[in-house]
Amino acid sequence: MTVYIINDKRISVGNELPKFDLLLIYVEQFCDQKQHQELNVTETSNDDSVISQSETYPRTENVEVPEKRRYLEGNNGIRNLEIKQSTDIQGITTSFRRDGFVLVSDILNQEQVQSLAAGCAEVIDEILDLDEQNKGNRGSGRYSFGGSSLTRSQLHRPAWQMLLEIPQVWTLLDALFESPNYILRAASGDFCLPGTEEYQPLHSDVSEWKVSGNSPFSSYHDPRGQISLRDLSCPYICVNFLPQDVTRLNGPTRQIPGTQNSRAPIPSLKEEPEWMRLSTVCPAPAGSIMIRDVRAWHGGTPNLSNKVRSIPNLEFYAPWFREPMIPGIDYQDFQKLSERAQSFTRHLVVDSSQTLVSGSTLRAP
Ligand SMILES: O=C(O)CCC(=O)C(=O)O
Repeated sequence: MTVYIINDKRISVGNELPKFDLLLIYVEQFCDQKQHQELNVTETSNDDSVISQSETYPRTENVEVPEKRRYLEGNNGIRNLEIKQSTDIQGITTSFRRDGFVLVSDILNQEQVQSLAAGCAEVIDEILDLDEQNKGNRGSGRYSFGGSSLTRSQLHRPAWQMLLEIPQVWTLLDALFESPNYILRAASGDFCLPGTEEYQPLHSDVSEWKVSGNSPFSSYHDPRGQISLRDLSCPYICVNFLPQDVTRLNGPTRQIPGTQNSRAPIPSLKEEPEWMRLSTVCPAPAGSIMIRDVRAWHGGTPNLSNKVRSIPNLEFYAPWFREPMIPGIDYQDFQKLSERAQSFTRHLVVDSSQTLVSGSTLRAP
């Protein structure tokens, strides 16, 4: 008889078992249906070594999930979604200005896709270790990479620093801002766990000045009450890089075309029409980027696949737009960047006399 202890529970079995079988026995014996879905089962490979948590998947699911999956498989995704070539600068600019987002293929090569995926998996494991019940910090099963970092950013990580050095991205931003003088505000993004069945409400990532004054952000204000951020040209662009394919099932971001200048109230989950729920940016191959005017209405969708979906990003302010910025890269790492990357990252570097305090947290300060 071999006795194992998992989460303080004793499991007795006839002979030694691989970890994965043990976890299944634990789940069968000690978890009810709900906990069962939330348990982050760690799979073992043939040699019994533990693989990354970010590769894990739920072992059971609600009975409706297969039907939801069929529905999304048949209906999810913006019809005739265009994937632009990075050389089509005119086409990219036109789509971006019209829709508030644009998908561009072949930005990362195979090696870059792999190192980005590995860099994301490393952070995801750290974050999930802090959140055993997968409650998330952007809705259940959803996490912000920046919102899970003490620096509000992942700029201290090599995987995100690599994203600073892609000339095709510079060229596209030069065209979209019509100037090379934009600046980096953060290196962040989001990830969504498999088994996340809920939609995230539609929202914008930037908003007008708030009377409460609790936040240093959202400071744009016209005292005459005439001009809103939505009347201006794009103040803030987010570039999401895809380290995996984004499919109809793995939580593609939904984007509502043409809403970047809309002053209409953003619909709640209850108010949102079905066509908006299906207005997702997929299918999109790994190595692509999704360039977004963050004012455009967008939100997360269910991840009914068996893998984590990540969309790490870089976020840029237009040359004429400023909000407070939080340092995210040590002086030593900053010095290793190219001249161009240093130029747009210059507001985020820590003074050479100081050391950046970085690490994972579920609630960024
Ligand atoms: O995960 C996504 O696709 C979008 C997430 C998002 O927009 C957010 O958390 O603010």
